[in-house]
Amino acid sequence: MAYFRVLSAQLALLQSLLVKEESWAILITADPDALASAMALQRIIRSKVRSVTIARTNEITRPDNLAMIRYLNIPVVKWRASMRKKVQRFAIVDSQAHHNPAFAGLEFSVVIDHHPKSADPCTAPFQDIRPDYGSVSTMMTEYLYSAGIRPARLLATALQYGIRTDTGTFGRDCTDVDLRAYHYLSRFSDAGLMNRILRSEYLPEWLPYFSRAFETLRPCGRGSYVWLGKVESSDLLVVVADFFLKVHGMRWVAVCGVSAGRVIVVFRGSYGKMDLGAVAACVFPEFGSGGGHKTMARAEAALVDVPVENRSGLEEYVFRLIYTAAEKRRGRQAAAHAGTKTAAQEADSESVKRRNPSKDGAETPAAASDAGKRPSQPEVSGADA
Ligand SMILES: [Mn+2]
Repeated sequence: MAYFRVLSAQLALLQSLLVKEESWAILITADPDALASAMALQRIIRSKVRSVTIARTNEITRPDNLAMIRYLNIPVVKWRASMRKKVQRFAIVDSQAHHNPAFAGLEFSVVIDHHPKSADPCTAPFQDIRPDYGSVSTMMTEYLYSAGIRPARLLATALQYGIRTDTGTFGRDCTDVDLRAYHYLSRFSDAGLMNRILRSEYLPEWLPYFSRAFETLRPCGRGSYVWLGKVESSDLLVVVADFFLKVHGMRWVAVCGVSAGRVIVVFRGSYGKMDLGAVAACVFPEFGSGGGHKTMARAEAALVDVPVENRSGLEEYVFRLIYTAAEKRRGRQAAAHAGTKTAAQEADSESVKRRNPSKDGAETPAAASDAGKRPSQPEVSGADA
């Protein structure tokens, strides 16, 4: 039995697009999966075309992503519209044209992705979109294998890191083939380099935020609340929230702060039944927005929309809102579990629907599990988006 799918037809089609005189650009929203996949596609096509540039449309700030680029020598450059003149062919990996306004107006020859397929017709002559795969790095490992290319040490390590990141180290969206690809790559990869990347999760200048987090950490119903105050970027809230997920016994945490004139709440949960996406959807009453998955969610509001009397005591005000939203949700979940939906809860779910028409589907278990699937946009966690 073959180790991976046989992709000779796809490779022949890809081959038919490669012309010695043409220059290619592989456009990505840089995260570990996209970077590794672009590296693999570059490896497959580079000897058959004039040049292949890997270009990112986003800024990269996460230290683990920067470490990946540095240690694995990934030749990624920032995309500029002026580069268009020098490129004849475009490819996207780990994303689709409609995901990013920077991709608009470009004609793509190759699209390889694992996010849900867009309703807009994609005109790329080569497209391989498989939402059932945990990562595009897995798909690219199959392509390399089918093309008879043995991945070099840095490429193999990059692909493994891409698979790890997108599957939450095999905890979510992970299939047999993702595991098989990871296992296959371990013959070629460098465990030492992988460890160095994994150990680059935090920057030294972030440490003061952690000390602030330990000072303000307090129980909030069955979860925990952290107030970081003013932060440079909401990414820091995500970093601190992800850290608390590793604390034994912590069901969920809401890490809050103010950035760019907005008050932002990042929810993370590791176990327990609480649907954090549903909690996030009703944190800010009458203003702001919120939503997400069962274990990862976010709510935010513009500071100017916060009632004036609450702006000075923001830490306490936001705590109250979260506490109320979470306790309400817990009551409803417990009642639903007991099969005793009361008139009060009906009224409550109606009010949620009114405030948040686009999220009302998340109130049903079917839609909630649907929301737990991969989002149509590359995910924030592990990514730099
Ligand atoms: Mn991906």
